[in-house]
Amino acid sequence: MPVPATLIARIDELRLALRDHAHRYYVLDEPSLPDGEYDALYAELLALEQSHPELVTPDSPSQRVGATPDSAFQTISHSVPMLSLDNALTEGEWLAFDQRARERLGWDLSVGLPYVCEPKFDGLAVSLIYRDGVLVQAATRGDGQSGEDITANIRTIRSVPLRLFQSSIEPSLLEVRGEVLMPQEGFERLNAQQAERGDKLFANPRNAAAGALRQLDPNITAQRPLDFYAYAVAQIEGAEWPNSHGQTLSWLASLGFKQSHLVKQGRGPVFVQQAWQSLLDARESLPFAIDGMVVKVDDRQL
Ligand code: 5U1
Repeated sequence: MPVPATLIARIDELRLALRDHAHRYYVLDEPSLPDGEYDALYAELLALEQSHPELVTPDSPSQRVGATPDSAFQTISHSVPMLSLDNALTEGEWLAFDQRARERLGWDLSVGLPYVCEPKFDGLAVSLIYRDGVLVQAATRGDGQSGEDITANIRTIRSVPLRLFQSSIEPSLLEVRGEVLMPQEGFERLNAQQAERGDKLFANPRNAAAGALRQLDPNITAQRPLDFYAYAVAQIEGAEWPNSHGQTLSWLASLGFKQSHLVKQGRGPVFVQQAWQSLLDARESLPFAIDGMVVKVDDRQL
C-alpha cells in the first residue's frame, strides 16, 4: 500500500523542526524549545520511522548512532593534504612573517594586509565530506596524507550537521575541515564519572576527545561530550569558492556549522597583536582549551 502523502509530509516536518532545534541548542547555544517538547517531537519521528522503515534516510536526526561496532578503522587518503601550521613564538617572528607576506605579495607597504584571527583549538583536526549536502565521510588527520575513517563516531557529535542547511551556494561536493574538542565542563564531568567507576582518568580534554574518537563502538562516542568547530573548506565542486576566509566562515555558519565567537577580522600587524592580547586575556575563562591563535590572510587570491 502506498504511504500516505500526509505521513511523508509529517516526517519531513518533524525532521526539519528537530534539525532546527538541535542547531539552536548545540551550535548557537540558544535553546528554542523545552526539552520535553523536543523529546515529544523526536519520539513521534521514531514511531513513524519504526512503522515505515523504508522512509528512514541516513541524514534523519534519528540516525546519529546507527552503525554497529566495527572491528577496525579503514584508511582514507586525503585528496587535499591536511597541513599543519607554522609557529611564530615571539613578536619579532610575527612581524617578520607579516613583512615576508607583504613583500612576496607585492603589497602596498602603507596598507595593512587583511587578516582573520581565530583561536587555535586544542583538539583533533578532522575532515568532513558532504555530497549533495549530506555527510558521507569523516576522517582523522593522520599523517596529513591519509587518516582513519571515523564517520560513525563523528555522526554522533550533535554540532556536526548530518545534512547542510540550504544556502545560495549548493556544492555537489564540499570538504569541511575543523576541530573536534571536549569542552572543559564536559571533560570534568567525564573524569568524575571515570573516577566513580574506578576507571582511568584522562590527562586533559584533548586526550579525552582523542579517546572518544578512537572508540570502535559509536554508542560510547555518543555518550562523550564532544563538540565540533569548522574553520576551513578544502574542496568545493559544483559551486564558486567564497572570496575570503571571513566569507568562508560566514558561509559555513549559514550551512549549520558552529563558529567561535572569538574570531576577529582586521588589517595589519598591530591589529593581530591586539587580537592576540585579548585572546590571551580571555584564555582562562574560555569554555575550551586553546593552544595559540591562528592568523590567516583574509583574501583567497592572496
Ligand atoms: N582556528 C584554526 N585552527 N586551525 C588549525 N584554523 C586552523 N586552520 C588549520 C589548522 C590545522 O589549518 C589550515 C591550513 C586549514
